[in-house]
Amino acid sequence: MLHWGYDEHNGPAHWKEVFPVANGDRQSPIDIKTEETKYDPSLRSLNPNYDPASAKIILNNGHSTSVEFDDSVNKSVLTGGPLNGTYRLRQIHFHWGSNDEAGSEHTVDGMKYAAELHVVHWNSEKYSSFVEAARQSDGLAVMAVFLKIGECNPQLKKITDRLDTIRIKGKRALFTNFDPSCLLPKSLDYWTYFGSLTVPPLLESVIWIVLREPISVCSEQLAKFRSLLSTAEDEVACCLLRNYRPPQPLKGREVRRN
Ligand code: B30
Ligand code: ZN
Repeated sequence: MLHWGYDEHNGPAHWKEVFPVANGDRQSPIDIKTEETKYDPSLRSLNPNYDPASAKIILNNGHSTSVEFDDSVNKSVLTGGPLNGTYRLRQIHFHWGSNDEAGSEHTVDGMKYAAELHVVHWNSEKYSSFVEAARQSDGLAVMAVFLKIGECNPQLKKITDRLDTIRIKGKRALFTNFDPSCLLPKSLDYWTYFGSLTVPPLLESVIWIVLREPISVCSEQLAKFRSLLSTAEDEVACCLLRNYRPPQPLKGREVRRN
C-alpha cells in the first residue's frame, strides 16, 4: 500500500498492513444497536458554543473536504455531554458514498445514512495542541451528524457552493464567518462511546458523540462532494466518489445514551 485511500488497492481492508491499530480494541466507526444502548442519567446535555469568526479556510485534503478553525485560543468550544472540561473546535469534514444509499460511517441498527458530518475538537484543558491530544485516550471529541436525503440544506449550501474552487487535492480557499452549529439538528440527543479516528493513523483517542436526529441534504448537494478529486494537479484526475470506513467490531464496549 503506497498511500492509504478508499480504492480497491488502498482502501479500509488494507489499512491494517501499515496501521496495525486498525485491529485494535476501540476502533471506529461502529454499528449502533439501539436496543443495546444504555440510558445513563449522569450524561449531561451537549453545549456547543462556536464563534463564527474562528472559521478560517475550506480545503480539499484528498480524502475529504474540511473547514479549519483557528484553535489557538478557546473561542469555539464544546462542553457538556459525556465530556470532562473543555474541548476546542479544530475542524469539520464530511464522509459520503458513491450513491445516496451509503456514505455514513456509523450505522444505526444496520441502517446507513447518505453521509456523515464530523465536528472535531481537542481537549485544551489537559493538552497543549491537537497533535498531542490525538495521542491521548481522552484527547479528542468528535460530534457526528447523519445526513439524510430530503430537502436541500441551505446551511450546507455555504459549503457545497465552494467545492468547485477546491476541486483538486491540496487546494484551499478562505472561508470565514461560519458557525458550524448551523449544521446541527434541533435535538442534540446523542449516543456516546470510546473509539478512534476513522482514517489512518486510526488513533484510539476519540470520545464519540453521535447525534440521534439527522439533518437533511438533497441528492444534488451530495453529488457536489463526489466531484471532488482525490488527486493533485500533476496526477491523472480521479474523483473522490466515496470516503467512508465500514463499522468495526464493538469488542465489548458500551454505547450510552442521554
Ligand atoms: S475522524 O473524525 O475520525 N474521521 C482527523 C480528525 C478526525 C478524524 C480523522 C482525522 C485528523 O485531524 N487527522 C490528521 C490531520 N489531517 C486531516 C484529516 O482530516 O485527515 C491532515 C490532512 O491529511 O490534511 Cu488527513
Ligand atoms: Zn471523519
